[in-house]
Amino acid sequence: MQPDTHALIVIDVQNDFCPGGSLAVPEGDQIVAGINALMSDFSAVVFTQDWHPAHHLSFASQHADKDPYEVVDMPYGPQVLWPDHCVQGSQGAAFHTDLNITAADMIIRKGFRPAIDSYSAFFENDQTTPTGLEGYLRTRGISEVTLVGLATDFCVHFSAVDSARLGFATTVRLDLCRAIDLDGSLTAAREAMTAAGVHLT
Ligand code: VGL
Ligand code: ZN
Repeated sequence: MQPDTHALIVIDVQNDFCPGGSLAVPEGDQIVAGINALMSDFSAVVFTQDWHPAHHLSFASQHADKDPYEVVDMPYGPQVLWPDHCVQGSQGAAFHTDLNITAADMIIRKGFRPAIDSYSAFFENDQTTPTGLEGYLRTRGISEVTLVGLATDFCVHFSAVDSARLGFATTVRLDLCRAIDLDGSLTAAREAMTAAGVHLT
């Protein structure tokens, strides 16, 4: 059993990121059993849930003449455009049915502001709007965080870098993550996480 000061954060294990979903991550469903098993080692378990309004500006469908995976400039910087995914209340936004959601103490929803995407569990993509997760962890006395989930190179990556930057001792269990891998994004993510002091196992 891990100490009470160590939290497990399960990032975006949702139907749209699993095979058959609208933004399917290859093998995204293959981490579910391992995550369920790992949760019983932790007394603090937090889930995140990507939770977009139907007209979210990270969707290519909201931009004239743009296709999914093109990059546009948003006021906060470059933004990859995605297929519509994780629309609030949809089946695609629901957690994978085999995920043991009973074990979650806290579910952080992110990406609900129409004009800002939110990869990180801590801050939206403007890197200043907080999700509230930092306050939750600190008020529970958490000092150490392990991250698992989807996708390694986007939401896990940005969550891990922010976690380390905020001073949490941070580990990513790469065996319990899967990547989208767009134009070298997985390699870049590993490098950025290592540079931020994240422990990759
Ligand atoms: C994610 C792209 C768009 C993720 C979320 O969970 O990694 N990626 N929204
Ligand atoms: Zn999203």
